[in-house]
Amino acid sequence: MIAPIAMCVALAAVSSAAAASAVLELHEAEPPEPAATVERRPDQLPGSHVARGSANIAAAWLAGPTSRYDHAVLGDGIEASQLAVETRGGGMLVHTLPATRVFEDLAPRLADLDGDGEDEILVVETDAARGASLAVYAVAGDGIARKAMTPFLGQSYRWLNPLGVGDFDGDGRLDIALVATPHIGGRLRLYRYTAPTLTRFAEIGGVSTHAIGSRELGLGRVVPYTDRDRFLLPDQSHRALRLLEWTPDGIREMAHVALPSAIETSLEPTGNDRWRFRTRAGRYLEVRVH
Ligand SMILES: [Ca+2]
Ligand SMILES: [Ca+2]
Repeated sequence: MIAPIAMCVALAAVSSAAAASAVLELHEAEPPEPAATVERRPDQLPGSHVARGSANIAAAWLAGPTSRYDHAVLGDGIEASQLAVETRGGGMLVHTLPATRVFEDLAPRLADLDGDGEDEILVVETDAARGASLAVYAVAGDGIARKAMTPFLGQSYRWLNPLGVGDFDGDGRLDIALVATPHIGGRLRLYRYTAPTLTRFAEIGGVSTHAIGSRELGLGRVVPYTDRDRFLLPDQSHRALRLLEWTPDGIREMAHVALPSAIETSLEPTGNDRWRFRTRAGRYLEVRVH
């Protein structure tokens, strides 16, 4: 589906002087096929997605739409008051937040963070007075229980965008990456999960994975890599993509590529080392990591 063209040479670019071991290349890409019918659940948050799991959780989604927190950073002033789970055995579980909280998110994310064979659920939980945090929930008995959460960002209308999970420090255990305040000086933050705590172990600025009002939350992705998984995400202007890696001396940039116009859509995987996206100029591009 990808059209290699002469322009790819002009677009191709490259990388940091400090690290010659990685390169980001841009290629022209075909538009994606029209999306299949989207699965919907009763009382599901408008504009949100159902997450499907392969372990103890069959599906998880955000429910109980409410207008009680009017940040509207995700396209409307409607957020979720409930997290719903369908278990592998067909059971239905619902966790309802107190009136001062919402799930300021568009889908839960499922990952077995602690390797016990059962998925944890990652979701953005926002306090009306203290802003967003990243919370980890899990099925516990007949319900859904919160296992850990980051500190709230500190004030209303401060949001964070989860980036993904991977082994970023190479110790064999999954870690969590998110971008705090992506609209006002975004910061990539890395956490280790040991219930009941999430411990931040690295941070770097100059990144952003979201535009205010957009439902596209996947502008940044985890890039699987041999020793330590890496990060591919836009800079603060959205006019360049950066490939970052954690090191014992801090997070460093492995490669960098300028974009002809700002990235507008989520990075959609088209292979193990490549992702497609659309720019604000309406052009489809594929970025490849080498
Ligand atoms: Ca687990
Ligand atoms: Ca790790």
